[in-house]
Amino acid sequence: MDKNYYITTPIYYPSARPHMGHAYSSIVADFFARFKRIDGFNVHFLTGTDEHGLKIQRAAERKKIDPQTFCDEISQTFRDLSKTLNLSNTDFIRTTEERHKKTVQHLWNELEKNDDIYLSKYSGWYSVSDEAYYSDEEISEKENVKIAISSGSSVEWIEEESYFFRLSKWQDELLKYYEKNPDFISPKSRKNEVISFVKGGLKDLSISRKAFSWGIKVPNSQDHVIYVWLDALTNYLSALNYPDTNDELFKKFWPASVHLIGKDILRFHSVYWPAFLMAAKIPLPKKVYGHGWILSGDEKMSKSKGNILDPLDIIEIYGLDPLRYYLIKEVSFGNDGNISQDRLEDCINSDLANNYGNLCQRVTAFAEKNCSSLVPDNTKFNDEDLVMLNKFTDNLDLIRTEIDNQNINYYINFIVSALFEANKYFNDQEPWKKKDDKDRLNTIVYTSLEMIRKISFMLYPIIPSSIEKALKIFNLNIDAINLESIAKHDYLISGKPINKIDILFKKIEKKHD
Ligand code: ME8
Repeated sequence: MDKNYYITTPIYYPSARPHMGHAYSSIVADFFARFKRIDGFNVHFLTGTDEHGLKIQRAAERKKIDPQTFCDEISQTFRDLSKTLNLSNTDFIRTTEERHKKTVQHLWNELEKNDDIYLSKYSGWYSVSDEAYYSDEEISEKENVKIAISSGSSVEWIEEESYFFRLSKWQDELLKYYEKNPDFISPKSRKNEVISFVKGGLKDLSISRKAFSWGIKVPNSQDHVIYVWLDALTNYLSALNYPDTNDELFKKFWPASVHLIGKDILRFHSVYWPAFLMAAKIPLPKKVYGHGWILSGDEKMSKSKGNILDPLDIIEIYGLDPLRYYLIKEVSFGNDGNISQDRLEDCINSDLANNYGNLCQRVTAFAEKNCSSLVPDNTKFNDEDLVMLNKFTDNLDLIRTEIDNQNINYYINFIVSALFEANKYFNDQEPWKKKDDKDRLNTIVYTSLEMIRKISFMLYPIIPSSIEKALKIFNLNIDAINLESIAKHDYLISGKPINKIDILFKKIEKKHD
């Protein structure tokens, strides 16, 4: 079985500081990366910044600094955010790095060698904000300004000599590929829009610009730079040292398991990227998953709309793990979602502080008094104990399958219901009334501790640093976490010490009620 897993986030434009949408993509990718690691996979997790193109050049001009200095500064804020979000990325790529330039120019040469590139003239609409070309049918007008219908961003007319990629040549191959690989474009709800776009007829794609210079030079050309999307998409390969196909990273991790992206850039990843790869005879990624947007009001958050929510503000008020938990739980994955302070506070109070934190406190306090702070013996599990414990054993394979289908909601609902049941079990079993039946008391405490352990292991990919603290109960560190062990009922060793821990999540006094 293929035990390697390669997950990528989009590489972000450092045209402005990171916002909640960027944090969302990264946190979700980190969740998958951590899940796969605890399931025994070698994980390569890539994120980074997309630094070329007119959008960046203009942003730098506005600040009156050269684009490289501008990118150095803002790229660093994305790198810092990765740390702040506790991402477990194994690489951070910048498209201004030499390793990336080499790969992009190599890919260009491959496309040219295979007769997929020709020189002609482009005239049409271009959105600098989206770094995308649009046809007449994709344009409308708002307050005398031409805009792209799909994104609402303004477009400008350009006419210049340009190299073209023979995208039209790949139309049928792409359609065949989508059919043969039904999960390639996910979620399913977004697949049809891509398929109808391709069926509508693909035009050759302009892949170089002449009007500005901030980009990777077209090989053997004085005055063309490579279109920023051909440049950017290639980051997924340059991070694996392509074209060195004998490189360990490339051998282990290509093709990528999943490119996780926002739905706004699905076309680039599910049409252009596979076509470039087919043309260069490189295997295609296994999946492209386009998640929904974090909205501010009803609108997508973006710099140009001025409605940005800063993840750092939320983290400062509530801490990181509550934000991670909220984004995973409250946004139905694949659909758009909102940040509501009120619901975030509910998550903290009810799920994290009450259902999880309080369970840990209650059970360990009880074990301190009644089991001398040691993991007790489990003399004999009865049916009620086994219903609890088997919930994990019976669903382990389903959990894996659902995660491979990016069904985060299944995963979190499973945890929430396990937490509910574990609390109910401890209440219903009333171990405080079993003081003259020591065997039964011990077994209830043992079962409850096992439940805490199993739930904690599963919560780890969502709230890793809180789980690191919680595992001190058992003197375990995070390296001990492995998914397979949630199927075991006797992981905890009787006689080992149990520690009381500080409060994991403080309840918030709600001001919004
Ligand atoms: O498009 N809600 O970079 P970008 C959820 N450089 N996710 C959001 C979001 C929102 N409101 N806003 C942004 C680019 N995102 C290119 C990508 S990849 C080879 C090149 C997330 O800085 C989402 O994942 O505009 C989206 O696809 C990505 O940030 C775009 O970031």
